Amino acid sequence: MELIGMLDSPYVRRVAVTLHLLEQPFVHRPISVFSAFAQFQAINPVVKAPTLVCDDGRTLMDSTLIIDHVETVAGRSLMPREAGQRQRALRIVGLGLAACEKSVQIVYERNLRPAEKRHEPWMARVKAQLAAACAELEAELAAQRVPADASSMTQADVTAAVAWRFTQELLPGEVDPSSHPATARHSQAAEALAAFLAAPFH
Ligand SMILES: N[C@@H](CCC(=O)N[C@@H](CS)C(=O)NCC(=O)O)C(=O)O
Repeated sequence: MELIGMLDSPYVRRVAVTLHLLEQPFVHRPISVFSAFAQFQAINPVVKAPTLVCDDGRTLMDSTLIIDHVETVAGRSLMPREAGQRQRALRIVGLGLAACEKSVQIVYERNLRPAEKRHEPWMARVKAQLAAACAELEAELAAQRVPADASSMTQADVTAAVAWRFTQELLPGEVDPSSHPATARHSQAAEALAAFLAAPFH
């Protein structure tokens, strides 16, 4: 399997961390959807990161769908099976992905749209949605112990940690760590794990 995309993408990173946690061998090709558009396009004409090139050459995209495939190949999943735990994990994954999406929208507005074409009410709406996602995430994580080791990591833990790091790195000052102590602590613990160190944010 080949994972295509940069690790400064939270979507690429959650797939990479998942692959490490599930001990699935893969080659990482850090190709940018922006600076290496044509190279990416030659692999996946849709130019979406992450892209997974499967062993049979078929390409998959969208982190959640790629993780579905990886877990099928691995024969195990980072999602809890028990209904209550799974529901909670699904909620945390959804909040983490929403935080990523809103952060990405802010970054694209700032970096890609010319200043004179920016629409401030849209920016304000997206920032409020990011703040809401992070507040909800904090409430969930405050009630959950921080996983002490890789064997107890769920997809909720992975996605929450990846989302927090991404938002802090790309939008410093936007979401205050002192107001989100459980999420910041969770991120710090996760980032120390081998699976995260093997897929460093950069
Ligand atoms: N829902 C998708 C989002 C992936 C996504 O938007 N990736 C960004 C990079 S962070 C991308 O491909 N951007 C290029 C584009 O959308 O044109 C996932 O979970 O993989």
